[in-house]
Amino acid sequence: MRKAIGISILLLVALPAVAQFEEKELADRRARLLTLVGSDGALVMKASDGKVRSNDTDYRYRQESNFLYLTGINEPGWYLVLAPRGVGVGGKRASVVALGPGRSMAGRVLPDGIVVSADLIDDVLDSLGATVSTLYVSAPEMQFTVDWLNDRTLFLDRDMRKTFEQKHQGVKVKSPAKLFGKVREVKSASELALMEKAVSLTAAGLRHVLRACKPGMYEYELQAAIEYEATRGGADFMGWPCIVGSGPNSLILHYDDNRRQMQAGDVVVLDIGAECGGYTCDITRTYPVSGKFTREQKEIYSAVLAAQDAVFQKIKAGVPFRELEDAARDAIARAGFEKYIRHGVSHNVGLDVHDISSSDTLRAGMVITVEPGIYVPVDDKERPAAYCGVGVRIEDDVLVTEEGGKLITGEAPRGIPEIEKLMRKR
Ligand SMILES: [Mn+2]
Repeated sequence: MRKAIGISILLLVALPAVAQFEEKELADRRARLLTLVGSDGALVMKASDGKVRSNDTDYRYRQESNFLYLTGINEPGWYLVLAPRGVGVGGKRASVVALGPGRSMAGRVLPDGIVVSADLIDDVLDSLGATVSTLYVSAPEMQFTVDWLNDRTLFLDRDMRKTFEQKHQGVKVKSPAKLFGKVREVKSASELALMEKAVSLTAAGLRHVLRACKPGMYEYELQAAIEYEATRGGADFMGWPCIVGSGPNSLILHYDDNRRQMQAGDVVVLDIGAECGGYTCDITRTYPVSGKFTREQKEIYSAVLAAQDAVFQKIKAGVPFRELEDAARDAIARAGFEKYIRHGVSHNVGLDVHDISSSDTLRAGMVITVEPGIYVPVDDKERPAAYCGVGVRIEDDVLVTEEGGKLITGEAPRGIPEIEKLMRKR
């Protein structure tokens, strides 16, 4: 059946505990960035500082994705400098310089560069300011904030950029987002292995939900089942707060309160992804709370499935993302639900659930989502009541190849007969 639509299922086997990326792979990533930065430029990056949750309690630390991608270092206090022509620091000269806090730089070595104290960052920046014409700056806290007391927006990045450019005449400070998009959008075998582990744990959570879900339960009980399987399997985080929306909450795209008591006759939308070694997957399933879809729910669900299949058939290196959007819209329109589309059908996924990309066209090695949805409002005037208040989204992740797409989330059943069969076993 899946063969017929050009998708083969990647057989997933249990993976060993998450391995660190090999130094060679990290060095290769830095080499690719060095090329993109260009010989008269340099890239300087700062690790995430971590985030306060409340008072003196922090969120668990998670490195900024670009920094993690190039260093594999999951701690604050670090800087990374890539300078194709080299930069002098502490009497040495290198193209790749990692600057670390005293407590954790001891014993660290780079195959392609040097490790020095973070205390030297100002010297490095002065030296770069005097020698390069383009400085790419990537810093996680570099956006804007609102000064609500004086009602003005403070653009930190613009301010940082201007100040540095004034101090170092002839230097242009730029964002490296496009450069990172180019390298991060294509996944390596070891990145795919982490994503496949994330898929396995997420699928285990969904199977747990199929066994457990019944009317009268609260949405957060399904959230707990998902997080239980992910955590138990070694996931570091969920890629984002679990979305478990039943009944009217199935219509709220980013609903994550998960407080409602589920009723017979509801559908429940679960949009979830475990995160392993920094990599997440993005899976959505819509289940009938009572174990059986109503006739109207089946009609909506089948239209979403057909749209997904139509998109799967299109996937292949070289195809513009726009064609995937068109294929989904056409399929949903044919079923008479075009009015109820509320979001795009695809995005890249990887270190971030909405992963960075610089292409309008599919490239071999990309992992993309396919996530059509139909959302009939509670008070819709055109449809009989049985259609109203029903949101259905089905989302899978696909590896793009030269020949087509490879479904990597096939472990989580999406067909109506399979779902109802698994729910009957409760
Ligand atoms: Mn998504």
